[in-house]
Amino acid sequence: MIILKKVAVIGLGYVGLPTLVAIHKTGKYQVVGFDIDKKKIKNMKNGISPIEDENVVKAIRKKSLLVTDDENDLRDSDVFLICVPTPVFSDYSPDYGPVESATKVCAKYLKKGCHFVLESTVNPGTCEEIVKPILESVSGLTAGKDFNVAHCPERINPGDKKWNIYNINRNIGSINSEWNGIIADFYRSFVTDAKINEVSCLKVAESTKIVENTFRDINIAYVNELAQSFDAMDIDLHETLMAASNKPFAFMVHWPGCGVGGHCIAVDPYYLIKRAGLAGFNHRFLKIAREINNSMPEYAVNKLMLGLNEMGLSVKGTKITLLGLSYKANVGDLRESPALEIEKCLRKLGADLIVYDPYVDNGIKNLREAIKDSKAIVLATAHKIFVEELLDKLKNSKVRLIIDGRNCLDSGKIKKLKIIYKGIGR
Ligand code: SAJ
Repeated sequence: MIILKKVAVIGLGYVGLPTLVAIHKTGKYQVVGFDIDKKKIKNMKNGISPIEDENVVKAIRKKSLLVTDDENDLRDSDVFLICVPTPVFSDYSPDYGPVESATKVCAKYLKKGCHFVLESTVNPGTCEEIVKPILESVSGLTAGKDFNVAHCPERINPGDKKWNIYNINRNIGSINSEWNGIIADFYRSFVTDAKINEVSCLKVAESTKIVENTFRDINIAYVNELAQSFDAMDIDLHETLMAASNKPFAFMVHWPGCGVGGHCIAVDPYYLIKRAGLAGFNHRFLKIAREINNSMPEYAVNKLMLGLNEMGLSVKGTKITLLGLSYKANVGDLRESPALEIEKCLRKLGADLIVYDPYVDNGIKNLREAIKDSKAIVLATAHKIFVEELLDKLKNSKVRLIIDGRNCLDSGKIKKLKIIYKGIGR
């Protein structure tokens, strides 16, 4: 067995960069970060970080990290950590492209005794059915005999102030157990305040993350369906969930909204649906949950149409402000964002539309300008600035209807301004 000296992190995004910094910080390894995005590498070499993580911003500013787009810099690595995206195509089928191309690049530099570790979220079977054949055919080496293939699913939560790469437990599985002990100890050298749990095989490791994220998707779908029935029954689901969540055991609250976005929850279930389908199992429940969550942007637009109806107005020609484009509060990430669906719907219906997201530069300077002259607002992202400042801006506005797609506003205070308030299940 070789001593692990050189570590290559492939894919320098919200997972790869904090990982690169954490490994570099140990001072125990020669570390190189590789990305195919030449502009991103150029910016980082000039001290500009592509993500907001403060440890990463500091390290990039100090230029203490070796980052490169030259694959030759991967030569002689003992560990390859693959942290590339696992998106879906427009038909929701898994897009293994980034994983396959990263694997093909690293395969050229595999050597006896090294470890190839996939961190990207994938369905069970990906390592053995997609990654391993590429590694063996390109390198001519045998996985499990000459080198290790491992899976250690990432659990980075962008913007989370409490949980980070150092204190989040990890699960790791390898092509066989003797290799797994070595790579698990490598993780223990930089994941300093958490457990590294060695599982029995690659498929169990791959399954843990996909189960974690499908768990979240179905629970959100559950409350999104409840929101529709509670709207029909005119019962405040938000208050009901607040009350239910004071149960100290066996209840984990989730919140209804105008949709589920992001590169994890909105995407991961399709990987499991696809792979289980190949094994002859039809994940009806996961599919229905996806359908419910994907229907929520339209549900929010329908509430807007009902509200405008009460005012004798139609969407067409009415000045409407869409607040928020990002899929998640207080970040500027549009991937799979439900707000984009809402925007598309409103434009199709002929709204005189203003779109404002403080994290997305689209020419609208501030919240006051964004709602100026608008009759209605659809809030799609619970950015702090909206929650804290919108009410005040409403007082002297022409706004007469608000669709609160994240149930994040004070409905009582808004109604006092004689503004029609409609939430999601509220
Ligand atoms: N959402 C709801 N209702 C909820 C929770 C979320 O509608 O109760 C929506 C959000 O608005 C967003 C989408 O779902 O559009 C995803 O939200 P998220 O909070 O799950 O954010 P992500 O996509 O960043 O998920 C990440 C995941 N972390 C990893 O994959 C390592 C996920 O496993 C975490 O559970 C999640 O963060 C988290 O807990 O914040």
